[in-house]
Amino acid sequence: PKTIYLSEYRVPAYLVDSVDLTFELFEEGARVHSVLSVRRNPDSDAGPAPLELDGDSLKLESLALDGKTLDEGAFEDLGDRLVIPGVPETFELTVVTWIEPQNNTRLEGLYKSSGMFCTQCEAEGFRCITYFPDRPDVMSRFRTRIEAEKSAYPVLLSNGNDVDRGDLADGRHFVTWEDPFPKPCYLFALVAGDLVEKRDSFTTCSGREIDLRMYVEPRNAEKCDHAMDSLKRSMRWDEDVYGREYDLDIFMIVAVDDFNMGAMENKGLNIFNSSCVLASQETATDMAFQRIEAIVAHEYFHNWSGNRVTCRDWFQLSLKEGFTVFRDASFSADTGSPTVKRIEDVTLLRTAQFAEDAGPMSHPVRPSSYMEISNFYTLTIYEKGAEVVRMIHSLLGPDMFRKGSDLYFERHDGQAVTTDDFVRAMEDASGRDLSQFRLWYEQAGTPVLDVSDEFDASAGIYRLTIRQSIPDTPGQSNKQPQHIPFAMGLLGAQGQALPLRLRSGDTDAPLERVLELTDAEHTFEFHGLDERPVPSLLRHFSAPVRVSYPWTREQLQFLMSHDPDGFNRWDAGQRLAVDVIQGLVGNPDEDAIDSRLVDAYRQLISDSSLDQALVAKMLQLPSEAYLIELSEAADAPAIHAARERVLKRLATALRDELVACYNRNHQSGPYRVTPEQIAGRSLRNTALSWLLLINDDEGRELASQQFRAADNMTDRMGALRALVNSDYEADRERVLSEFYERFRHDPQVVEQWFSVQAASGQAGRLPQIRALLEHEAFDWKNPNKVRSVIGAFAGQNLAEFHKPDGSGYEFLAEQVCRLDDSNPQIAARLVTPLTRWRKFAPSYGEQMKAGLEKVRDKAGLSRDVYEVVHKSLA
Ligand code: B3K
Ligand code: ZN
Repeated sequence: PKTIYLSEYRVPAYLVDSVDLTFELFEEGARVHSVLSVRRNPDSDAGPAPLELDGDSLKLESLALDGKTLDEGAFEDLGDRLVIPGVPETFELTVVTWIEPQNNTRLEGLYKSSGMFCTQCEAEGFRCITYFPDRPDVMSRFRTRIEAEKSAYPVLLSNGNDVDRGDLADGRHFVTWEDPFPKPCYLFALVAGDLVEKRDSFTTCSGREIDLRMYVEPRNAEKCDHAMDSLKRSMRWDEDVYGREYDLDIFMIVAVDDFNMGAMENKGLNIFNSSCVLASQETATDMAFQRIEAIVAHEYFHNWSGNRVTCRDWFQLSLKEGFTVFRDASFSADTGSPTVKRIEDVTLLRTAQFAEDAGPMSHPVRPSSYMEISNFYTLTIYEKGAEVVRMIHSLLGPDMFRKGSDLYFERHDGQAVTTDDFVRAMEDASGRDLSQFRLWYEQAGTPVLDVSDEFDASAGIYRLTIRQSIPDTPGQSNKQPQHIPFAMGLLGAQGQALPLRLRSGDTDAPLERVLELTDAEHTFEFHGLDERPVPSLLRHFSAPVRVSYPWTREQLQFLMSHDPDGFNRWDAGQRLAVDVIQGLVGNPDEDAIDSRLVDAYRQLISDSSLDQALVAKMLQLPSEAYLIELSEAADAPAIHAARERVLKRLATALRDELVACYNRNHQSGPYRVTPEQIAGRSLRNTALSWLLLINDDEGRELASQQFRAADNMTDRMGALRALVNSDYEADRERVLSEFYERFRHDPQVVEQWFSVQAASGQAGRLPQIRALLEHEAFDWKNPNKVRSVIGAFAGQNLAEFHKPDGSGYEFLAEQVCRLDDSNPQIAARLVTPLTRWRKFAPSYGEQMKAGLEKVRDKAGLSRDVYEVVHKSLA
């Protein structure tokens, strides 16, 4: 496979002003007629170059230029490209292709999912439908006519407004859609199926009435309310916070079961993975409710950040993804608990994005090369990209940031632009110079801040020295210092926030500052202090960096209860727990744990005056994945064992408090997805899982009772998970089969049933995993099922996956090879855990590497998996 470079970007030689599509859908395939109005791009210096169109897995039926059929000699078919020489300056090109959606297992382009037709075009799926310049800087007006059998496909959808419909011969019918907004072909969508429609409406800030519609399979009709409500709140929020009004008269959401990722922001017709949009109290957990709200918002927000203003090329992907993740995170923060939302985002970033950035696939937020763009829908593009926008927000402040985003949307509406255009709009609106800041887009790797301090008691001066360095990453070394906003505060011995005087006699000094780091080393002096303060560093995680500072356990315990920044209170607890767990790794005879941790947790569990949402988060010990990320030469089973030992010690010491906490958080009244209720359920379920870890009979009784009586999935799943992970084998078998019998007809719940087993050290041993792959409900063609068994096993069941005999790695390599033939995108995602082989102790690493080599040697490897495997072995 060849590598594509950003430096080789050229403007398109031809533009397509409009596209007229007709789809004839049949059971044995689909015929696509496409009429393109093409003109030479005045901005291109390519001159009268041949026209080049992308294509993939297409059967060309005919090709005509200005109505005249082109025969074989008049063009060249290069397999992935069609080259037509000698075309005039403007012309009409008619292309007819035949495709087979029913055999499309890659789920790119047009395919079938549970009997319905649907599409996924981003990034390069449109070329699997017809020959076209498949690049985001070619923007066209689309008109789409869909023809299909009426009884099987009563609903026919595409982007924009429906302008015509009618019946045809042989029980067929058609609908024509017209999208007035020029768009790149990656935003094209089509759906045909037997779906029920749920309607609602939204009145925009200028008084326009928008028709909101959800289309789902009839059995899911009762699972739409939450998404619809989230949509309306997102629409209002984008008006209030960004001044962005919706632009079409209709907004549609469709749920499909077979989908490679979460959802897709096609213009006016968002398509969702069923698991990211359908919810009811009985079938979805609190986490799923929150995820759905965030994804609905994310896709909706793309209408401006992505669709109205799109990407010039795929190297600019974070332009729309980073910004849109930032927007959906702000929305979720405004809707629920901002501190908890921040904790969740940072947990993901530090656990998974930092790992990615330290691994073989590390790349900048704006990459400079790729082989397969699907591999670059990464945590770096999305999550680190969002952090970068967040830093601009904190450097500029909310008002200037809003001025910047207004300018960006106004200046670039209808254009395909770059991350640099985004930064320039922010600069122009605010007058700030972000030239050094741009390095965040160009340099890969997580910056490390080494912080040291000293207190000069006689002068009353506290000195904080911060050194930054950025590790080498593939293809990049000797990096320049970046511009880092570093929020901090200082605490006195009583826990009081101290004024931050950068000069002596500074009156009115603030209690929190955002220091701006631009050099490799800075020293800041804080004046007028009577005693050595405790520093609170990188508050609310103001930059995506690692901070190293020699905290004592006393200081951490102190910050846990006194830091005015809730995020840093949580972070101090995590650092304390990490320190305690790390002290036990590889130390199996060490039995006691630090009483400071026990005391801190006792206070958290017992003091109901604390913010319960924060407490619920603080009680979660750092995950095994995070502990692995923090270590060198990791030994996953040893880390798992140490963490378990700490959990069991805590549970034993706090047994009575846990029972009291469980009982105190009993909820009466109707189920609601509010921060308070979510916190209550989370606390209860944490208490339950800890009690079962120590084989507590009362806990077992409570779990069984909760499993039976629960009126919502969070509680039923909480009890199920606790029992599945316990030593009560008979209970485990019983609840698993009861659960399956109850929900076997609901694929979204069966996925959860699969993953609770696959992620469990008790129920997810390798033979059991293999049995799940043979289960009647397992389906190799459904990405959610694959993820819920194989992904959960390799990503969450770490002690099993990293079995010293290497059987877990061998298993994963085998499944990746199998999936590579049917769905390369999913295969390339699934192989990720093996790519981290250098992170692990050699006895593990070597075997992981052997797994990768096995995949590398598979015949006919896809470009997707090829890129990941070769870069990981390099
Ligand atoms: N833009 C899509 C992701 C498409 C992934 C293509 N491999 C969903 C989103 O980020 O909103
Ligand atoms: Zn997105």
